[in-house]
Amino acid sequence: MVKKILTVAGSDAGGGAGIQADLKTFEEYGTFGLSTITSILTVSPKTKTPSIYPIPIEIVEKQLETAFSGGPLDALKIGLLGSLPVIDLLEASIKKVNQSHVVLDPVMAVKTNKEVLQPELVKAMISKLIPLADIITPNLVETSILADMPIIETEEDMTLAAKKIFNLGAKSVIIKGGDRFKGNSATDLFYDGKQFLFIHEDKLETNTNHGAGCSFAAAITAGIAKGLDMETSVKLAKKYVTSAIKYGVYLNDFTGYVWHGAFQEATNRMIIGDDFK
Ligand code: PXL
Repeated sequence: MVKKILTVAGSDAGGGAGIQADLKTFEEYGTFGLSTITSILTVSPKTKTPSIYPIPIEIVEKQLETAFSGGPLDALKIGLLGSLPVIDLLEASIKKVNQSHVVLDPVMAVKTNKEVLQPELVKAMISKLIPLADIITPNLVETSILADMPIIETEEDMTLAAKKIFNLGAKSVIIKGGDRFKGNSATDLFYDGKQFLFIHEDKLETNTNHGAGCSFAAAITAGIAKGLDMETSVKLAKKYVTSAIKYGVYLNDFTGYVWHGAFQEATNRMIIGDDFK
């Protein structure tokens, strides 16, 4: 049976991050994606700055009712939420249907805009959603905020931050050091209360990394929906996203997106043979 996964997140008009990253990634993993859109994110070609347009809460609620109309799904990924009512609604929905396999991507900073999430939203996410999460996937900026550590530069800093975030109540944590981590390696750290596992890949000579964080978290979600254990799921997700960054695509001269089809060589699919034409 095809596994069904819901993403609750923002829609990225550019197609590389948010809902789009998630649905494309779910498809790459051979799973069926559903979506609840919390907001729409656009980027002005003139100023290169993003704008976020929230979806009215009643419509977020109707989307969640649609998604959960057959009961809990095989996994749930949470991304950009943007408001306290959405956080409350999602918490209640998860509890109502008893949804498990929850991946929380605590989106606070989109690459071009560091002020997405206000302190009261961070507090609500910590108290209401982190305890429901099987894994939380902060990038370095989000890690600094959640661990209350202004500087995270070394593997020791990362280890301490992972412990602190784990102690907020998630069952496991992966810190997405990625390209922002100092040095030559794009380093992430997984911690599940038992082992610290550093995952390294060489940094790539490319800027096509917009959407990488979302896609990585989506890949972890699809992995666990398909029955992989968390550690295996994280390791495979790292391979998937590294490939997506390496073969990324430019939308314009200032935004390069990851290409979700890279790992499975999707450009070779649906080749139309002459016999069909
Ligand atoms: O990468 C964080 C992120 C999350 N959600 C949406 C986004 C982005 C980055 O652009 O657009 C909708």
